[in-house]
Amino acid sequence: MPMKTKGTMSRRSFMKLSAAAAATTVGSSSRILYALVSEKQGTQPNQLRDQFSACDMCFNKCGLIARVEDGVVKKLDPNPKSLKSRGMLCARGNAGVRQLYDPDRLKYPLLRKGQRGEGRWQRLSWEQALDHAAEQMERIGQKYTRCGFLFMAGTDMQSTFVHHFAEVYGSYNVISHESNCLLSRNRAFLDTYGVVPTPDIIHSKHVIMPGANRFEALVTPDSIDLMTAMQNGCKLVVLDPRFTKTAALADEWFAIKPGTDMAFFLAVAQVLISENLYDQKFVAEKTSGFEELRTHVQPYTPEWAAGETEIPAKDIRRLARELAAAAPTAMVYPGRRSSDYKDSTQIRRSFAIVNALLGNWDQKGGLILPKKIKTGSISHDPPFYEDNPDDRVDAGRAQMMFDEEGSFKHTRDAVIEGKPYPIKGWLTYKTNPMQTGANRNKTIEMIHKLDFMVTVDIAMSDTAWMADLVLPAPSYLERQDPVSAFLASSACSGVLTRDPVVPALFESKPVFWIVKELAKRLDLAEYFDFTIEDFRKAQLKKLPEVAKALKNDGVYNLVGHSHGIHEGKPFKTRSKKIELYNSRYAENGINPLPVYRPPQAVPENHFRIVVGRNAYITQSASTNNTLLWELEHENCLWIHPVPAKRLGIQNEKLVEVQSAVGKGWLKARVTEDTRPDTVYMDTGFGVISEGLSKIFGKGACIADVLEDHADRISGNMAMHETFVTVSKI
Ligand SMILES: Nc1nc2c(c(=O)[nH]1)N[C@H]1C(S)=C(S)[C@@H](COP(=O)(O)OP(=O)(O)OC[C@H]3O[C@@H](n4cnc5c(=O)[nH]c(N)nc54)[C@H](O)[C@@H]3O)O[C@H]1N2
Ligand SMILES: Nc1nc2c(c(=O)[nH]1)N[C@H]1C(S)=C(S)[C@@H](COP(=O)(O)OP(=O)(O)OC[C@H]3O[C@@H](n4cnc5c(=O)[nH]c(N)nc54)[C@H](O)[C@@H]3O)O[C@H]1N2
Ligand code: SF4
Ligand SMILES: [Mo]
Repeated sequence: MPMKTKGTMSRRSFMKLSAAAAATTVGSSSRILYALVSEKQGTQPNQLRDQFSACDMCFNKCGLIARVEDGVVKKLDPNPKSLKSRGMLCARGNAGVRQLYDPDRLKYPLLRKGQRGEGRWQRLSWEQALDHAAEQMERIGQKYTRCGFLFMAGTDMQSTFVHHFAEVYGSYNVISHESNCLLSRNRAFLDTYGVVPTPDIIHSKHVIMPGANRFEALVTPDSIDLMTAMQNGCKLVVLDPRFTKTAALADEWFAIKPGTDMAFFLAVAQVLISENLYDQKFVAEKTSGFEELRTHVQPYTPEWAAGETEIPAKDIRRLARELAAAAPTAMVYPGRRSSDYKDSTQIRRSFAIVNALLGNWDQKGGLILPKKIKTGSISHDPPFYEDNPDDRVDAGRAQMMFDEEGSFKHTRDAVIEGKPYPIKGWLTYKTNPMQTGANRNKTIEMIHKLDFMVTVDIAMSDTAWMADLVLPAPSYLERQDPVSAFLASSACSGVLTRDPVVPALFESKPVFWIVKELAKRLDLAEYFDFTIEDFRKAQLKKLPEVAKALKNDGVYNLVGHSHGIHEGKPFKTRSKKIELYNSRYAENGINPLPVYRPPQAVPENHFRIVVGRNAYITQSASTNNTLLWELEHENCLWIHPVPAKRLGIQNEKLVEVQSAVGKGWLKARVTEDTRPDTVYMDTGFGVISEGLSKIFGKGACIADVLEDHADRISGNMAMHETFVTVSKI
């Protein structure tokens, strides 16, 4: 049966386009695309239209207005009504048009022919593709139990439907990208404050930013608010082994020795306590375990920390005093990605503890938790599958894993080992673990253990390249999403949504439709007896003012519920206070206070490799975007001039970078912007997928080189524990 598709091209137009895309430069093929879209839609010439949406080039969801001419999106502009994004659309946001009209987009379902990763595909109709996927799911569920099928969905407003589908299908083996991102930070703050607070940067007078890069790794509104705060006199101190753009704009930058941040913050705590600079009233009223902390930090003096961090003791002492002088409008920035070290949760606990000593909770310029809007939902009791195993496949592999997010690293190990039970199927949606999960060879090994893998993506990512079935999804400018409530620091909390700006191109289909169709075929239709429209109505049932604002302004902002709103309320911890000392940790054999373990020394003739980002790449996902590609054609290895000279490595010349698990070839960037013991490269290059035509064959893949260690407590990937050699080619 030919599937009904909204506004897709005729077969004839499609063939013309494919040929054109293959034969011409990207600029002209995009023009042909525009022409085809206009022809199809048959709109009046010069018909102009503006439509609200929310950017999806990264997770920030900045508000935007799409300028549409003759049914073609010509330009994306910021939505000034979006307080979260502060009237900004970054370079990637602007390049969203090219994601929509990318000739490399997946166009129709593809079934693997030949070996996995060989790149031979057969085009299927949707009917064939869905029947095949449902058959595989049924077979795997029967043979290996429903938990033998694994689900992984990235950041997306429709990921909730993938989770719902996994639940009714009957598998609790659901993972997200989050265990490659921020779970150790979340763990640390939850286990200290009972919540994950957000930094009220705009009102801050003093920010210490360890291991975060807010002027390149954009988080809205933090990135813009930090600039505003600095214009208003806020001091910024950056700790980073690399001279990032944030370091460049900071008042002070310290090229801290990687893996030693906890030493720095234990010493800061030691100064605050020994010099009575901490907020005594706050600590007495709102925290528990202070006496244990006082004893604990005694030996951690700035003189001791200087030896670990390579930051002079006098600076550590001075920075602690300055922080205290600016408190409570001062903070240690909690950060975001913390997939760094085996001790990442404890490292972030040390950030949390210093914040508590500053008494900045629920205050202007400190750590806050604004009121979040609660949307409704449609819920169903999922069926019960008696034969399922007792627990997640990754259970017990970390000390305190989040059940909801699990751990990519540990799940992958479990699949490879087939223990405690086999996993034979995998569905991935909008996530690219072949590039973003450390140790790519292991991901390949995992995939080879599977009977069936299906990937829903917009492009032929490396993950799609390895799949058995690839399903094309529409971009954010072509789909209807549920509404999403967000928290935006002190700027506001709010709600946003998306409606199609233009009809979905090619045969792309949203994941909601895909899982609904699968559910039908698996006799689970009753659990998907709604449309996205119904779902949204349920979400907004009790929020008529939100529905109105979404229509008129493209966003709903709730302001004025940010400071002093938790006064007199207990913390959601066991002691009902901020837990400097965590008794639950103690009971579980975890250090109840952060105990410093020096990072493993960099072996001779080796470097530590670290992960980070720049302002025009989103993890692995935007390097093939034709506009952003103009800014970076390939990645290169940052290496300091002193070791470069020793190794005979010249700028722009090819080098081999090798770890215990993999290697890559790329050009060197000889620069003082990194420590002599630390190298770095951007993510998103060295792809194996030939479907990414701009970047195939360019640069190296950092996931090939990174070893897959894990944070002990959360199971978060620890990506900065890898040592590499570098040699000229
Ligand atoms: N342009 C852009 N913006 C983004 C993203 C993107 O991909 N591109 N991704 C978004 C996402 S999902 C996230 S999670 C956030 C991430 O936001 P951040 O967490 O701020 O981003 P990273 O670039 O990972 O920053 C980590 C920094 O830590 C440094 N570092 C490495 N080791 C150490 C160490 O031991 N100690 C210290 N102090 N520093 C160290 C690295 O050099 C790097 O500059 O960014 C978000 N915004
Ligand atoms: N090497 C390395 N590893 C990392 C990081 C890093 O910087 N370097 N960062 C870590 C962090 S902080 C994070 S958050 C994770 C993120 O890791 P991932 O979740 O893998 O995120 P992305 O790399 O952005 O990949 C997103 C995928 O979704 C696809 N996509 C984009 N838009 C759409 C759409 O509208 N629909 C569908 N169906 N697909 C779409 C893209 O083509 C791409 O394949 O990676 C972590 N791992
Ligand atoms: S930060 Fe940039 S890419 Fe991310 S949502 Fe905002 S505009 Fe889009
Ligand atoms: Mo992230």
